[in-house]
Amino acid sequence: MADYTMYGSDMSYFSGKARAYLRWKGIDFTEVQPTPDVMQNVIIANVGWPVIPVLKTPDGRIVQDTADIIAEIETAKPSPAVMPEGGVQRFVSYLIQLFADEWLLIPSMHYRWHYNEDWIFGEFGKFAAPNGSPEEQYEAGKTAGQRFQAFVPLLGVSEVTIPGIEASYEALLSDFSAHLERHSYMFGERPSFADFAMTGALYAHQYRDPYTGDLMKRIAPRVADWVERMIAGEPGKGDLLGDDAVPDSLLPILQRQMVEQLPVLEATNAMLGQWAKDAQPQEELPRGFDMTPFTTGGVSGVCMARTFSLLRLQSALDALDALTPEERAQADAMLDRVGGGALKTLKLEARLERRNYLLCLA
Ligand SMILES: N[C@@H](CCC(=O)N[C@@H](CS)C(=O)NCC(=O)O)C(=O)O
Repeated sequence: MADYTMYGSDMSYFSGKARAYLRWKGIDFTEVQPTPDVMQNVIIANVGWPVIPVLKTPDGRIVQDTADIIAEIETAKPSPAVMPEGGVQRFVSYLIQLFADEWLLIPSMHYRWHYNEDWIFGEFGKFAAPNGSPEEQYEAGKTAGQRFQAFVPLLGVSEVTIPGIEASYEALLSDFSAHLERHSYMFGERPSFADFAMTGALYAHQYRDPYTGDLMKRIAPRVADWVERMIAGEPGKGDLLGDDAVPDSLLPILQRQMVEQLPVLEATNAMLGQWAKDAQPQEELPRGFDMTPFTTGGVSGVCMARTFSLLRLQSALDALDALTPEERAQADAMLDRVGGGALKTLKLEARLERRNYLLCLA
């Protein structure tokens, strides 16, 4: 029997992130699909709400959230370390996680539900009605999938914003392709933390869903090749860049993050401040506050101010605060170059933590 069990699915964004990481790390694990029985008796029974991926450790503990899964494994098996040693590379790794986990959900959910709807209902059906006929699977899959489809408008996807979402995603593919011309992975010649986060954003929806996968292979074959290497768990052929260097070719990606995601994070943080005034100590946060304006690919709309993004932002700000003065000067200069100067002084209105698999005030 394998040491670890990962409850996850090939069509799930965050399962792609965890799976690629576990393979790269050389972890002995089996992946168990979230059938209704598993969902009820393992996931909801332990975590309290329906979510994947979930990791069961050899001593029977249940870990949810990809960042916690990675931290758990890094403690159990420190080598090879997923996180770069250099402080600035670490900070950028957390920024990329914030972007990949929280912002690139927008194009992923748009493409899945706009171009791959029938196919994905069929995929949901394979878990919802494993023994059903194709028609029964489709119907069961539709019921299961509609829960996720309901998130699409909350992410700001609308007829008005779709051209901007697609323009922004295609520009990201182009920027990432240009980076991959020079480096095999985000920070050099082997995968690290940021690559795994980006795998979540670029595998299940954008590579594996048929329409979107064809698009990636056509306009960004180098990115498709990187996805294939990541999901295979390839160790890489060398090391990370020395001198804590952040490749210039990553800067356009960070620049897009600062233009598009940072204003939403600032607005969400302001809403946290208001909400926290009346909250009880350690209270659980709502999943979202109000709808808030956002711009992507030059087009504006409104999206929900999602609270989980602030936890990922907190990790990045903690990494920034932990830098030595020399590293900090390097990080500040980089933030100025990418239009992220506001991050230098940004403080979260309240400290957050996950308790009992829920996002709470610390
Ligand atoms: N932040 C979590 C997100 C996990 C997540 O959102 N998983 C999706 C599938 S890819 C899910 O099950 N969502 C259900 C929900 O959000 O209600 C992580 O990094 O693990």
